Amino acid sequence: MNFIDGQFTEPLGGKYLDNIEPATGKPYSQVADSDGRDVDLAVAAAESAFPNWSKRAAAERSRILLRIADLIERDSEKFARAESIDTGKPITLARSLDIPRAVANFRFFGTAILHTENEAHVTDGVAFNYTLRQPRGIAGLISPWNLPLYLLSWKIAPAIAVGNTAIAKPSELTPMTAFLLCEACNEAGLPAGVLNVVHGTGPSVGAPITAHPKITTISFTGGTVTGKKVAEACAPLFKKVSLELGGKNPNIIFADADLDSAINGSVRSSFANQGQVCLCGSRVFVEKSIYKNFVDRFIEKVAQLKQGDPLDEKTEQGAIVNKAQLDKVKFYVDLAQKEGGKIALGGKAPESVNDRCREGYFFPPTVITGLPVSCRTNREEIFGPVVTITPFDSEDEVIRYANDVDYGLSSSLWTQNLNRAHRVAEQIHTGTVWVNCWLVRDLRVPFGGMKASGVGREGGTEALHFFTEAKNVCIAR
Ligand code: TXE
Repeated sequence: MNFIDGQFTEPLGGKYLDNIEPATGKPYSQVADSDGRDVDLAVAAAESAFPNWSKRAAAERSRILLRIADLIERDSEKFARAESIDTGKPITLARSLDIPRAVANFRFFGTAILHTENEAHVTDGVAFNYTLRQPRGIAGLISPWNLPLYLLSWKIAPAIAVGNTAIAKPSELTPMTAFLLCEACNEAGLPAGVLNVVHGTGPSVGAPITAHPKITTISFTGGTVTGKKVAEACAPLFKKVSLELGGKNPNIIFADADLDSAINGSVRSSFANQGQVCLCGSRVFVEKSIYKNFVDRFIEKVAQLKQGDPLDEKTEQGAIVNKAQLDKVKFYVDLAQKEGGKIALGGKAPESVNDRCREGYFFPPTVITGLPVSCRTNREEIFGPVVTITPFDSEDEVIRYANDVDYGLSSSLWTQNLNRAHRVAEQIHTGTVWVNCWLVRDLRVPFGGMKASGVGREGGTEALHFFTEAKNVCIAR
């Protein structure tokens, strides 16, 4: 059901899509297959809610956002279970990462708006200037399936915190937690029309959102190909756009690294959420002198990851989100072999992880060695549990390898040498560089990609600025 003007509503066309549980391959609910008419209704609701919401005191908006956070936290087990069933991710991951982060997103932006400062510029003897940052109107927020509530709330929270109203479109593959969020918004007393959620496919709902002249701000996270379409739709209408797209992130291990933590970190960065995180380090580069040792120990550790039913507490590797994504993973594993790669671990779908999941979309963590740096497997985003490992000789060489892709989202370096860390971090073309860690997220830092990984930054002040219009007021002395 859509959520428009504070009400759960049927899509006007009366159509629904099956919502398939990745772990079983079977439909377990239905999701509204909405279209442009539903988007129009949502725009009307968002438009009429805007004048009041945008004029509310920041403290009042803050209280409502904090209430939403409390309610998600109160119901966190329900949210975590829904996220696990909808995406195939292990319930323990939904519990420890996805849902707490959604809570944190609302708390962070719900309090950030209480601490903003306005800039003032004094023009010597002539004028005073100050900057007003005002909400822009209706924001369109489009998110993917890999971290459904985590990423959607990362957009909703700043957009409405600063006084915009919003139309959100979750991925049609993973609509469930967005539905639960709407219930929480009503209970928290969010005024009708401030947040509207329209479910459906990219072409039927996403495209009308990006094309709608009254939706002047678009924040999108998803694949690079879709990102291009979004940019094309928004450009002629001069919309303000933020695009967070794919990655092919390097994970670099120098010989002077603390090997235990480099291996543990690399196992996580390679296979968290079955490798379906845009920040996953899918290209591992290891300095030659420790290459063999690293590969042996890495494989030993990866082989211990427990693949299974996502709802099983012990499962560390769940299901791939859908059949198309599973086929894509298989395609790249075949391609890697054609390109000369050796499957050092995994590479073949398991028979079955248990009875319930006999027809689910599972693929084991897969490690590929022996590939040239410039081959397709090493350049294209797979978005699954597949990593390649490549040796290197020198710092300059590995910087070249790291930058030799169209993407530029994130990177990780493992070294005990601080000077080297600074030197390499400066030269790598990615929006985030982690040193001796991965996925450590401080919500205040700028977050986003370079090159084909996107345009703009989310997080902290960047998000508050993105969702507002800076207006200079100049007063003569
Ligand atoms: O994502 P899409 P898909 C990558 C990953 C994956 C590939 C495709 O490599 O294999 O993208 O995945 C909506 N106008 N990532 O097809 O299509 C869509 O409904 C407006 C990386 O699932 O990009 C969904 O809500 N919106 C990634 C959202 O866009 C449109 C996360 C993202 O879906 C639209 C996911 C259109 N024309 C996939 N077409 C990351 N970097 O986090 C689709 N959508």
